[in-house]
Amino acid sequence: MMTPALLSAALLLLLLPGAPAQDSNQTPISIHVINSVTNTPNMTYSTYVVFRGILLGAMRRLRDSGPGFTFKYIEDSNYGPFLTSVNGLAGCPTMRTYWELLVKKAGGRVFRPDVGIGCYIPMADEEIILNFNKY
Ligand code: B12
Ligand SMILES: *[C@@H]1O[C@H](CO)[C@@H](O)[C@H](O)[C@H]1NC(C)=O
Repeated sequence: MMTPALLSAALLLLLLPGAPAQDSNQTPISIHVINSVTNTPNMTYSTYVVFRGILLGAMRRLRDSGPGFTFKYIEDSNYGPFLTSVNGLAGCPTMRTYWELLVKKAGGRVFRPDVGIGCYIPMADEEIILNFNKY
């Protein structure tokens, strides 16, 4: 025979998968700002995306949560948001500099996504690297 406490615990377990669990909807990621052109200190920030949320959403959340991370982007008519500036430093076509998007997987492998900040969907524990670079 189940006690009322056990019974309600069992009921809760049954209900959990459908319940809107706040924590399971948050995928933690970190955002690293690095500079391959000039000697500038690396910056690291922690934030999260919601389930299947885009990187741009996490960047907005990080900006609005106040650790000093800022960015700007322009809307490209074909490909969507193009990241133009991070923490006050802007890419410059005449100097051939831009903000490159790199991702380091939990295993350590670094890759260069074939989409921008408006399309990339980060996975749990990925390191997003915004790398000021030359082309
Ligand atoms: C040259 C180029 C660049 C140059 C553009 C600057 C320059 N002045 O040359 C640089 C090196 C900056 C660049 C960067 C990136 N690029 Co690029 N790029 C190209 C390329 C080879 C040619 C674009 C071009 O000149 N078109 C001709 C001109 C006349 O047309 P346009 O509309 O004016 O072109 C502009 C846009 O294409 C824009 N642009 C270029 N890349 C990207 C990427 C994104 C996400 C956006 C929104 C806009 C954009 O810059 C061009 C010049 O102003 C295309 C592939 C191709 N063959 O089309 C990829 C391409 C557009 N890039 C791509 C990607 C993924 C990126 C990056 C996200 C790569 C990364 N991981 O860092 C970054 C952008 C990061 C950011 N800051 O937001 C993808 C976009 C696919 C998608 N659906 O998102 C493409 C299609 C290549 C691919 N992998 O398949 N890119
Ligand atoms: C900054 O990050 C890059 C890439 O992750 C790394 O190679 C470099 O050693 C870092 N620099 C410092 C000062 O930590």
